[in-house]
Amino acid sequence: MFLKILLGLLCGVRALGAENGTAQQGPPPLLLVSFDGFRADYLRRFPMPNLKHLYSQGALVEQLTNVFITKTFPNHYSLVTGLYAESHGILASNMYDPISHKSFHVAGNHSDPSWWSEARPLWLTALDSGYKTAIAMWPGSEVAIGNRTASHFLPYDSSVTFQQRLGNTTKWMLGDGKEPGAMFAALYWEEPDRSGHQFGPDNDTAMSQVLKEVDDHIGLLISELKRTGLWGRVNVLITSDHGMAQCSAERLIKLDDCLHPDNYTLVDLSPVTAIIPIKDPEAIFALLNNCHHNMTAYMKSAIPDRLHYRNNERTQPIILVADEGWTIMQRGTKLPRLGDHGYDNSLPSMHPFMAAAGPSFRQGYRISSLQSVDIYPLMCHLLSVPPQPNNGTLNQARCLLVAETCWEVPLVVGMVVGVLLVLSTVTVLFRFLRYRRPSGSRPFQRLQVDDDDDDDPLLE
Ligand SMILES: *[C@@H]1O[C@H](CO)[C@@H](O)[C@H](O)[C@H]1NC(C)=O
Ligand SMILES: *[C@@H]1O[C@H](CO)[C@@H](O)[C@H](O)[C@H]1NC(C)=O
Ligand SMILES: *[C@@H]1O[C@H](CO)[C@@H](O)[C@H](O)[C@H]1NC(C)=O
Ligand SMILES: *[C@@H]1O[C@H](CO)[C@@H](O)[C@H](O)[C@H]1NC(C)=O
Ligand SMILES: *[C@@H]1O[C@H](CO)[C@@H](O)[C@H](O)[C@H]1NC(C)=O
Ligand SMILES: *[C@@H]1O[C@H](CO)[C@@H](O)[C@H](O)[C@H]1NC(C)=O
Ligand SMILES: CC(=O)N[C@H]1CO[C@H](CO)[C@@H](O)[C@@H]1O
Ligand SMILES: [Zn+2]
Repeated sequence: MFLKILLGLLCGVRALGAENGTAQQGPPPLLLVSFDGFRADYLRRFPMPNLKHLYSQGALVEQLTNVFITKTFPNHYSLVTGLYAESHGILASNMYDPISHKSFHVAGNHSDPSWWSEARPLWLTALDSGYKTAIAMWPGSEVAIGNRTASHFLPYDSSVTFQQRLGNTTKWMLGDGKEPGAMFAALYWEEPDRSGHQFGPDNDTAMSQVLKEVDDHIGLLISELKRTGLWGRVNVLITSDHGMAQCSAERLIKLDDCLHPDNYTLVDLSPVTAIIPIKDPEAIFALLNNCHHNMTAYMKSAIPDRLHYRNNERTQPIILVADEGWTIMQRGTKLPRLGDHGYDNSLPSMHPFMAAAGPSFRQGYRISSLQSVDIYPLMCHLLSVPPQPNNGTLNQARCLLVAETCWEVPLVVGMVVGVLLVLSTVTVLFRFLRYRRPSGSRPFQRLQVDDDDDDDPLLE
């Protein structure tokens, strides 16, 4: 707590020498790129020279703590809203809304705005600051949230190549002479998620190949930004929504072994199952609660606070959470994939990373972790856009920025300990000398020194 306050205070001191010119010209444009399912440890396991080149000129957050459930849509919406899933309303890949009686499926048509309207993504908020925005296939890009979309967007289409998505994005960022360029742009790419599901994250052969492709895409991004003159003028954030756990056909939890499917409506299946009991929720919960060693059942009201998943109408009466690497199955569902995500967001395997480069970022700077909800206030700060109410904070992310004076925690702790050591040495020496001084010593001197001790706040 003390450290948090100290850090906040130290980080809060803005450097005086902020760059000249930024005030007149406005802040640098911002490009946010997500490579789906990029687990934090891929950075250590595979070479990725282009990505390393990018963050060697900027900053790296080695691990992002993402939001529960660790699925693609909930986490992509958290990145652009700074909200936990319970507060932005995109709670899972498959949802049911008990008020409107509508269903949501990532694999189907998910562009009904009512699902998305509990929050405002940054690409809309930035419009209110007079900026153009551009979104290439980020989840929600084609949805008319509050009857608006970004100034430019590409609706989701998996057949559009990375190069085409990137080409459109840089075109929109440059503007066309009449229209100003987009100040905020976001770009989505499906890998390494797709291969992680198919081959499993532990398959070094398969994963090294796909991560080489991802790194080639990052190389393409850098050279495209250089070609268009945007490199060095825009801030670039490269991040992801979640990691990936290794699964197997041996780690299966068969719901039908515990409860006949006639007893409930299934809304979502694995690794987090959402269930609406037909009747007698307590009896159904009791059966599911004792169903399998590697599955935890929660009545909605008992979902732990730390998951930030309870306070939404779309959270179903019972949820089941599989342990890392386990797959929940129902009769007739396919065999599990070799990799999956969605598990508890405290698991390191579920965590992605963030790399940043551009005029606002310090060079060669690294922090070990950040909350993914903190990226939204960081982006608002970079764009000078007033943030919507959110669950993030700028306190830690501030340290990544060049225009901020920021003291690192170990340094601050070291300094505080050092100062205390010096002061206590001086105090001890002083007492020692005074004790040794023969003249002027009064009776009861020791008692008096003890009194002094109690009054010395430095020694408390
Ligand atoms: C900022 O830069 C411009 C030229 O780019 C210069 O004319 C101006 O005096 C500078 N202002 C300050 C406060 O340094
Ligand atoms: C998807 O749903 C939206 C809103 O419900 C609708 O406007 C749109 O036409 C639908 N698209 C397709 C391809 O069905
Ligand atoms: C949404 O915008 C369209 C035109 O952009 C307008 O015709 C329509 O009335 C708006 N709907 C609402 C609910 O504001
Ligand atoms: C933009 O994307 C479309 C596909 O949606 C593609 O046909 C076009 O070539 C892309 N434009 C650029 C400049 O890459
Ligand atoms: C790993 O993936 C490769 C394809 O890249 C596949 O041929 C191989 O069988 C996989 N290995 C394992 C242990 O699954
Ligand atoms: C997250 O932010 C929203 C919007 O400010 C707020 O309603 C909600 O209570 C916050 N959640 C937590 C856990 O603080
Ligand atoms: C606990 C419970 O309600 N079990 C029921 C589940 O469904 C089967 C088949 O419809 C019933 O026989 C059970 O009583
Ligand atoms: Zn996935």
